Amino acid sequence: MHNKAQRLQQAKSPQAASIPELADRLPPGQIWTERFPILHEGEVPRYDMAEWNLRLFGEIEQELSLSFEDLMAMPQTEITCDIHCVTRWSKADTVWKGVLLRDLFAQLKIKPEARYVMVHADQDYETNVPLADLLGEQVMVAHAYDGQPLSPKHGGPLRLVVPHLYFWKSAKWVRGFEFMASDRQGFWERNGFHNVAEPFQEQRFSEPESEMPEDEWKNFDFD
Ligand SMILES: Nc1nc2c(c(=O)[nH]1)N[C@H]1C(S)=C(S)[C@@H](COP(=O)(O)O)O[C@H]1N2
Ligand SMILES: [Mo]
Repeated sequence: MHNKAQRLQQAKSPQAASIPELADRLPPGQIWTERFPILHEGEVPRYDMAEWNLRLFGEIEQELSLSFEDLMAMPQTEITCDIHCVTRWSKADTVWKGVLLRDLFAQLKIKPEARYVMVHADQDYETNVPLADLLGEQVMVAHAYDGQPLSPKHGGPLRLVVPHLYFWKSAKWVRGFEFMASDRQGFWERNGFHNVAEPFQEQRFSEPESEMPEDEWKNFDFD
């Protein structure tokens, strides 16, 4: 198991912050914070936006490459949601603006065998999510947070927001969606974290008997 996964699993659960009116919105083992922690592997990428694109590929009839302008020309939606990080912080009522994936994917002819999506992001980050989850009513690619353009450290120019799953599924610096017939594990999913990741089910870690090769985490130089 990746040592970050191991440390978290052994960490003592913090006391739930006492915000009684939000109690039923706090998943087990989480604590509310007003802060917005920054967590990622690698450096914050810098882009030439003339070169930047978002690729939609895999099990679809025709691949698509969108510029940032293409995305801004699509129907824009604002959502307010709670976010939950596997490191136990949760943040209530975060406000995001962008394009719902159900609107984005409506432009595609997705093949019937496509049931999973690999989300590709910089820097070499990937995470897998079932297609049905990405069509959820609040799932979007966001370019603005709290009324401001999304800052590079929080994933700007574009990040995925999947509020109903632990936040590692919400890839920052998202660059592609790969439609797949069968599931494949992303970065953290290969490294000891749960494949599904539902906070209210407390799906933090994969089973000890998971098929992850015991040695795999040693290939990665992350803390
Ligand atoms: N590209 C990329 N996206 C990523 C990550 C990453 O390492 N690289 N980390 C994930 C994790 S583990 C978390 S908790 C959130 C953190 O988002 P934040 O820094 O905006 O709080 O980003 C997720 N998206
Ligand atoms: Mo995380």
